[in-house]
Amino acid sequence: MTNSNSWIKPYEIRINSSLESLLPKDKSILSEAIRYSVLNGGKRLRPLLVYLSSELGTSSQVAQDSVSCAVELIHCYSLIHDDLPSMDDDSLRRGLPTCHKKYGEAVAILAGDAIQPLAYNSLTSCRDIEDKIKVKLISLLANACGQEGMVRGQILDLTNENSSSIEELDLMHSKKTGSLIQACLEMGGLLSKLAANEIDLLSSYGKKIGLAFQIRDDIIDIESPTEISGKTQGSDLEQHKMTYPQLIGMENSKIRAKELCLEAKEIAINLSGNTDKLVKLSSFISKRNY
Ligand code: GRG
Repeated sequence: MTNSNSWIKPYEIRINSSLESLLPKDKSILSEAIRYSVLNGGKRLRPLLVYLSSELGTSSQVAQDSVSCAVELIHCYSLIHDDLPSMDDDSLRRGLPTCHKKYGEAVAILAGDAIQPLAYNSLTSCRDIEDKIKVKLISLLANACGQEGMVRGQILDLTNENSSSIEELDLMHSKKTGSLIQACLEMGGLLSKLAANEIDLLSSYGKKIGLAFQIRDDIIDIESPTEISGKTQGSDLEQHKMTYPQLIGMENSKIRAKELCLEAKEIAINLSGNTDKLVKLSSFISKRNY
């Protein structure tokens, strides 16, 4: 599933070619599985957030590409593991068989395990980022995906603990989906040396769109046919997952996603520099159906 928005396309081309240059090219099954899982489409939302936030300040394109690759690689790794039989047990991802369906479970686990260090290498090996900034970027990324970030959200999701109220569902998704999205915006701001208050605003923008993105994800699971979403339609329901439409109803879910995106737009307007694309992105998220 790729983007149809024309202004996003150049960023998509840029991230895809940067990712390609980082991936192993040998013919082993592991390398094949890594390439399959990273280069199989995807909206590339997280790198886009790095590009848009870093463009508000000053940094080289090479540095922006390195940070963008790092966040997308972590995301791809999380998707492989999320789809495993011991987790969500999904058979379709980005319109194609999931990594474990194509290569078997052991190879899929190892492909994920190998993609994570590639993400950190993308940061450490970049000569265009000062060491001091690199350490902060690594720390932000590690915190976003560790036991207080994505992994925490995943365990809450798997055990279905604490998600019978809207606050609890919000907490789970703010960790599972939101923490990486927020980190992308903060990392872009940090890379381009934005002032602390600007990075805080980016982070708040990220919190809003992260939650809206997830609410739309729950809506998509119900309303979007597999050919459009690239994922098995109705899989949340099948897995008895608590979702926003289930908790607050479909119409209220749509309204909430829209409201969150409007709030994000207001935040973007208050940032310095040209924030037109961050504004456009919030409106894309409020309506997305893939
Ligand atoms: C690997 C750090 C790490 C943690 C392991 C598996 C796991 C713990 C966490 C799962 C995190 C996860 C899969 C969150 C789902 C977030 C989400 C809405 C994914 C779909 O994102 P899209 O729609 O996907 O941006 P594309 O395919 O477009 O990239």
